[in-house]
Amino acid sequence: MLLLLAKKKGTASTIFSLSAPFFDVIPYHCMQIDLNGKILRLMQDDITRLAVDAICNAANAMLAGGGGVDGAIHNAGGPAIMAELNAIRTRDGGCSTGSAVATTAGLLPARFVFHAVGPVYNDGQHGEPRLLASCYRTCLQLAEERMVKRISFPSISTGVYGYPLADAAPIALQAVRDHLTQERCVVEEVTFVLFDERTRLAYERALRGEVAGGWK
Ligand code: AR6
Repeated sequence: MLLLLAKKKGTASTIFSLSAPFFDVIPYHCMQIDLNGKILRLMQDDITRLAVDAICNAANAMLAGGGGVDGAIHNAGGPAIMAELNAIRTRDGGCSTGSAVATTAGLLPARFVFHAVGPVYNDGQHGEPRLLASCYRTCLQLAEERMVKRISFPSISTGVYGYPLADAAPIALQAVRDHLTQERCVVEEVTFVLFDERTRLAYERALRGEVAGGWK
């Protein structure tokens, strides 16, 4: 497989795969940045297909399952995940907005699923940015505690919960960047797996903007 990798340390780069039309294991659109040896990557795909150590889910406060990425994760992961969430719900009553809980990953190609509860977007003046950043930070903390090196995220809150993509993408990227640039950090690779072109383009735009705006 021939990969053309246009990459400069510390800058966003795009990987083009010439074999993509024939081998769908290599994504067509993939952009990544090297942050002191840690990788922040954007790709367009279904998050249930990518093998990582931990997959993040965009869940609801009742941990009850639903549509969107939550539905896809439960469908692909099988009933073991909901059985664990049922036990957490019985014990804790659910999960508060901005936080996350961990389960094993059932049939998914991962060790863990972190179920984060993003904010429902109102007008951006009701703590939404803080709560959204907190989702990513909590998942990354759960990852550190479990020695997770590779973690994938969907675009939390930008589906049913209505968070505008142009506002959500920089918050997500900044939270991950802050984590990866800490001195001590187990996580080595964070991949945003973005389901559609519109979402991918919004994250790419945000990443380019952040880099141009002074990411080192
Ligand atoms: N892989 C990656 N991303 C996906 C996938 C997938 N398989 N499927 C959808 N997305 P949403 P929210 C994208 O609505 O806004 C659920 O019912 C989707 O295109 O899943 O946080 C929960 O139970 C969008 O870009 O999550 C909650 O009740 C992103 O994932 C509520 O929805 C998030 O969209 C949470 O809403």
